[in-house]
Amino acid sequence: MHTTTTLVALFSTISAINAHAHITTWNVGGTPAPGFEYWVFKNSKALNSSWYSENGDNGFVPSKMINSPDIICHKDGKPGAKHTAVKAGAKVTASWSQYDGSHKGPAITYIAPCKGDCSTASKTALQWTKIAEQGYQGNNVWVTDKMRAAGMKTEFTIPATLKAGKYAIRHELIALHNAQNGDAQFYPQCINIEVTGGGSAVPPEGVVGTKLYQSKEAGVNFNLYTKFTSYPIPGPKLWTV
Ligand SMILES: *[C@@H]1O[C@H](CO)[C@@H](O)[C@H](O)[C@H]1NC(C)=O
Ligand SMILES: [Cu+2]
Repeated sequence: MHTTTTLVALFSTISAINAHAHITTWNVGGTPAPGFEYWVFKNSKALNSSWYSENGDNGFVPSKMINSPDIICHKDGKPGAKHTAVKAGAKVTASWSQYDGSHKGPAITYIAPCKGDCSTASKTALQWTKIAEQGYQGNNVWVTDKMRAAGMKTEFTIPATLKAGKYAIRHELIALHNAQNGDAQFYPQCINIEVTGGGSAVPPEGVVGTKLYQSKEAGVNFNLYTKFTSYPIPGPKLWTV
């Protein structure tokens, strides 16, 4: 009896961990870039364009850390050392390790000009502008359901008229299955890009990562289990270039 209980507890811990997610690979306008996988790369001195983070449990940033630096680019995030080059207007695809069916919520993308090399950027100073957002699609379908149907891929587009330069990208899923208790789960993942081509569009002044969200805002403190017809995507306003 005791052993069974322990085993059940153990298995449910494992599946809870497995249900979480991280980005395994990016496809940045046709160029593949490895995601940062803590288990594989924690001792690596050679970071690529993906940001380092100490996401050793494959977990999430909890709502209670919503105004802490961990919300910026995951737990103890540090800038990637390189930049993946991409043409303005290109599509970026992120492949996630998995995302359990219980995990429903939005996919949101921000961009921050690094004003120089992103590898030396101060993460708390980066100002993020929202360039893409998808959430509830109606008929009981979320963007995260579409993601599962598409082989765990999410995507967004680099604005076609964006000014060339070096930018950090913050792409994020938010899981709402416990959000009614104030426990939304944030899965932010970051990568440095160098945009070529483009135009003269400069992102309007963004918001520092620690001020993107408030724990009481409607899209964070949301109840999936009541009747609703729409979902207010949290964070600052979308920049439509
Ligand atoms: C960086 O990229 C190289 C080449 O794809 C790869 O072998 C290496 O494991 C990557 N390192 C990290 C930290 O992602
Ligand atoms: Cu999870």
